[in-house]
Amino acid sequence: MGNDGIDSILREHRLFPPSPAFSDIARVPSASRLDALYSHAAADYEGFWAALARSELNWTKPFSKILDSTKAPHFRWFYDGRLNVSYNCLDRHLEKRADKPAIIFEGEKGDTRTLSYGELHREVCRFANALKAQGVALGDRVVIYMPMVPEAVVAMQACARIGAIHSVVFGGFSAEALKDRIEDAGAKVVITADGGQRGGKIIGLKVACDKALKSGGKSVTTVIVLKRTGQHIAMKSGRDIWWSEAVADHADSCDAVAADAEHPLFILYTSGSTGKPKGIQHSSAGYLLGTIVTTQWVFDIRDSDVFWCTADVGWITGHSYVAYGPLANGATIVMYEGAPTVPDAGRFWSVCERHKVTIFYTAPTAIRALMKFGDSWPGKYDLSSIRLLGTVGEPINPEAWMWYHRTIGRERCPIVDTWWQTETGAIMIAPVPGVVPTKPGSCTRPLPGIAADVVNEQGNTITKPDQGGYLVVKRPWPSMLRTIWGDDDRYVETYWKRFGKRYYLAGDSARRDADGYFWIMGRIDDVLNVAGHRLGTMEVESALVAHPMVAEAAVVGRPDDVKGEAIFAFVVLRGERPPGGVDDKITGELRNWVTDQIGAIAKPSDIRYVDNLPKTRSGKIMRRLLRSLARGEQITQDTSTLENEAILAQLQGKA
Ligand code: 7RM
Repeated sequence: MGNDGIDSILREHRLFPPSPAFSDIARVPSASRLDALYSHAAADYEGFWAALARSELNWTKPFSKILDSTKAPHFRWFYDGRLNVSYNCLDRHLEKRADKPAIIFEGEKGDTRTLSYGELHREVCRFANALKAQGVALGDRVVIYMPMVPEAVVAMQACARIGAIHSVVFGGFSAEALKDRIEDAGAKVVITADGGQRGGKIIGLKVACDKALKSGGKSVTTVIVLKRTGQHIAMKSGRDIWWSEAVADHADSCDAVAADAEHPLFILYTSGSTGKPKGIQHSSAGYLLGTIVTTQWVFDIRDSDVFWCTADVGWITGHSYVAYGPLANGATIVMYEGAPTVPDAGRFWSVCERHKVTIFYTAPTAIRALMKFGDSWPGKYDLSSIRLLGTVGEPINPEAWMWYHRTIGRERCPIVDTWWQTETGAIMIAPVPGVVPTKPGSCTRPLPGIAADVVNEQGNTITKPDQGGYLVVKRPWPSMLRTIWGDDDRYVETYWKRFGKRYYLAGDSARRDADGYFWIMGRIDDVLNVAGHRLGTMEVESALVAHPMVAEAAVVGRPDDVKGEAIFAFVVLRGERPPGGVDDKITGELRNWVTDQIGAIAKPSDIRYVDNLPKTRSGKIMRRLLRSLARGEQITQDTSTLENEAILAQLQGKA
């Protein structure tokens, strides 16, 4: 390649080894200890995971079988064992940690609440009893559409306690998106709140829920409503019940139902390359094991830690590193409901100072957004309690990494850049912080027991450094997804077909440098990453064409300083094309429309109106061309195959 020289100038060469002060007391304190884990996994893959499953989980019926690959790519782990996930997160800590804070909560307005393990256990039991009283049983689906309050975790844990399958829907999703998810999951119960608090505004969760259930969601018999904001909402008699009434009169103890290791713990919808989100189905034992060991290896969790993962429970990160992993380890977590900039850009740092956060885990988009406000905000706060920083959701640019390192970590804290997905359940590629030197922008190396690799079109390992290829995982791992809810064919097709059902295809491209460090390059499919949130271009396109004025739409990402990617839509209207391809009124309407259809996160930043979309002779939309156009780049692609070359000027915004 002709631009190799330029490429390597841009490569990142800085290396940040952990300080002895960090390594000395780390869970994995030395290269030899980490190597021992790798060697064990290499020598006896199943034995490695089985030993962890025995030491880290409490089983009601111990397993004797480890991995079943006979129906690959449908794998089963520890499949003759039985356990309860909620027992493993709560009950087993009660003897030693009943009074230890499990959740330190802070609302946007400054209200705080702490729940000890004993209190959390009682709340979960009471709510589990309430769910049973509403007819919820093993295997039933429960949709949780809640703000970031402790009750969201209580609801998830209560489902786990009785073997109900939860499906958390992010509170930022619209009524329409909520309805689709309720219907796909066939949920019996929806748990919501009157509203949530964010950016000084109230998010009308119950209103959205009512709207969703008005037009569909016929499987729902009960809606349980938490009073959070106190604004007036309608309660439909016979269907809606307040949380406080639902739990009244119920005991604060409730048997933890032993379920099969493979019993689905939850479904979580995520975007793919079609218009329809995928219901990623996770298991009980394997999933929990993945979250437990990664919380130990990557976050180096210890009893004295205060762990703050800023992700909403509506995303996988909020499942694995808010609701499950840290609790299963008996750690104290922080939950914050609200925006990072209320009342000012110092809020996150103020929360860290006041609650003495020791491990802080957030997304690059949040780091970039807060970095823009300057160093003075973090400078106002005592951040000396922090000992470890983490990032997730998208590649972090070296500039943001260095700011995080200097300004938040005060050059003292390792940064763990964690690559993983909704589908992988737990962190897959990340530094083990007491051992692995970090490089800004690299998630470093796969964790022990994770057979991640970079391969070429033929599925062969790319050994030459810095050559991009497909990121794959060559062996099943315990916390992997089990299927796509209600669409098993799509599971096989999306993740396994590409390499003959041998390798899991992550959908990311990556390269490995000469030190074996992984660098994630981006998606290979039509999935966008907007502010760390996964969105399919097709989802946004389907939403746009559902509007009566829109004939056709093509959506691409363009780089954005803060959000990583912003959404750029090329739209063909049914009527006349607006002069110059711009119409603020229609654009305003379409942006609101997309917000209604999916949620504000999917709102296009730019809409350009054209007479035709650029298509090849075979009728395929030329997305690569559109991506260049959205970036305002010079067109280097061959446009001679364009059906209508005359529209180039329109696409460029020049006509
Ligand atoms: C945890 C989560 C998954 C996609 C994934 C990547 C991107 C996530 C990183 C990253 C570079 C990272 N789940 N991604 N983490 N890219 N470095 N550390 O985000 O299902 O919502 O998204 O996010 O493209 O495939 S997710």
